[in-house]
Amino acid sequence: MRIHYSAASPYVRKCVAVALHHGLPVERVPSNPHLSPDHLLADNPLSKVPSLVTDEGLALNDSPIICEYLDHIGTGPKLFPAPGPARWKALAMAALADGILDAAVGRRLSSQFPQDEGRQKYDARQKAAITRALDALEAGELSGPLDIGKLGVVCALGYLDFRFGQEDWRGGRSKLAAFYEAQLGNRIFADTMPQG
Ligand SMILES: N[C@@H](CCC(=O)N[C@@H](CS)C(=O)NCC(=O)O)C(=O)O
Repeated sequence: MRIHYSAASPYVRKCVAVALHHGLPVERVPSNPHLSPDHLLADNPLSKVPSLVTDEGLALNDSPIICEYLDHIGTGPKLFPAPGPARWKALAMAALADGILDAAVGRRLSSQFPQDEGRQKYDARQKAAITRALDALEAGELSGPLDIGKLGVVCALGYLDFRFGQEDWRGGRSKLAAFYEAQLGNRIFADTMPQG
């Protein structure tokens, strides 16, 4: 099994964290999606990372699917609860975390474009979405065992620290900040801190 990998990608980080959680061996293939290398395009025509190629040769693209696949074949405690209220809660939190990532990664990419009024409006809209999502997490339930929702939140907060460290997401969100600090003791997060 191999994964197209970037140490800076929070989407890749989610998948690697799930693999580490289950002790699954996954070969990391360095792939810069912005350069669209042939070896990535062969597995993902969208030129995005992560892309996971299973031992059977099936290419899985999009981190939610990859995480669910890895959790399915893994033998550790399940991160995706069985169908029922716990599952929908975990998936809802995972989607909120992915939404933070989509907005933050979009802001990061657009910062390389000319700083015209259109870009500034785009940036303000994405920043506001992130703020609301963080407030919703602060107001929500963060206790209980690690699941795919909480794992996604840790990766999203780690990405905010990594790329937007000058913007204080912890201010006024002591519950979320305490949750994050506690999770950093878990080696699946400590060993996958973003780099690049
Ligand atoms: N929805 C995708 C998003 C993946 C994604 O956008 N990855 C970024 C790297 S952080 C990428 O490959 N960007 C290249 C591009 O958009 O062209 C997922 O969850 O895996």
